[in-house]
Amino acid sequence: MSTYLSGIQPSGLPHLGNYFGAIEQHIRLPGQGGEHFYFIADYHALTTSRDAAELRANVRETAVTYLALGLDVERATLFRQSHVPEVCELTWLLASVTGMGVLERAVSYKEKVQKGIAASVGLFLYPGLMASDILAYDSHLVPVGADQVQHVEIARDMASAFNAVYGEVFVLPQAVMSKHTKVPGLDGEKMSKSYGNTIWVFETGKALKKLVGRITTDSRGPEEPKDPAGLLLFDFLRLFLTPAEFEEWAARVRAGGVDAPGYGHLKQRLIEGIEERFAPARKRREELLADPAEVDRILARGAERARERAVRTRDRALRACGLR
Ligand code: AQP
Repeated sequence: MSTYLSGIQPSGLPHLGNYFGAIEQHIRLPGQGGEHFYFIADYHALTTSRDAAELRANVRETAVTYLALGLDVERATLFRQSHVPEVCELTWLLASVTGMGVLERAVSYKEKVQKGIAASVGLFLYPGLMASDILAYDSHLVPVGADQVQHVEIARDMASAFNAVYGEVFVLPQAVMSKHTKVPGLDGEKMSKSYGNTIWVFETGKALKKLVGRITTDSRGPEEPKDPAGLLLFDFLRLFLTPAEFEEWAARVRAGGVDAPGYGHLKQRLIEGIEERFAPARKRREELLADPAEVDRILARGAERARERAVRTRDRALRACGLR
């Protein structure tokens, strides 16, 4: 039986990139069998978050998002990373046998520093903590977006380094990517909480209209024939329309002329698509927010199950390296 594990940072509100790149798989996969662990990476979020109240609110919002979107907590364990402190211990054990070069190659660290995020030790060690999360549950498969694939490879490297010294302690994991590996943001760059180019999954009304209005277009008029493949708006529409409807809009844009839709029309269809897709979950989110005790109960139960596994792995690793 395969074990799946993945996480999401509560460094902001879950966005369409998180949903299509990761959360959608996390919710669908438990229905297909296997063992599943999904966690809210609140330790990781400390590398960028500096506001305790905001972090607390984002943790709740992330938990509620998973539940509102339909995660089956009988088949999948949902928990907070910081409720399993053994992962910090494992990070030290793994870091002690990992060469500096393994982490120095991490692209996401370089990108974040380039974007102005403080180059803290925690940010540098981010993939090391992520490796511990993955290895703590003997995970075989890690469903993530493209940006996290290198981190799963680093987890394999760290596990291999430990196993080479102390014997077969850790299972070597593999990344599983969704078909939407890199959802673009409003500016065409990767949609990312720290880049300010996101659409929150539950955004609606005027705020949604304003955000969609910011999606980069050009000054060409509707009548001018265009290749939809070169239009950012079509990357978004693909996520929400059926293939048949998508092709219909694309054909009209390709043909141009008096019947061709303008960017305004396309944006209006996208707004409708987003609102329709998440309407049932938006309602469920409201109900869950009104019942915080129920959400806490689910997280506490998840932490108990997760911790039991992590303690076993931690003990195995401590024994192997002579600390037990
Ligand atoms: N734009 C994206 N397209 C596809 N997948 C994405 N993911 C994130 N952005 C996209 C996937 O979502 C999961 C959770 O990501 P995360 O929040 O833990 O970290 P991240 O990848 O660093 O996401 P952000 O929004 O860019 O967060 P910040 O700005 O705080 O670092 C992962 O599986 C990720 O691949």
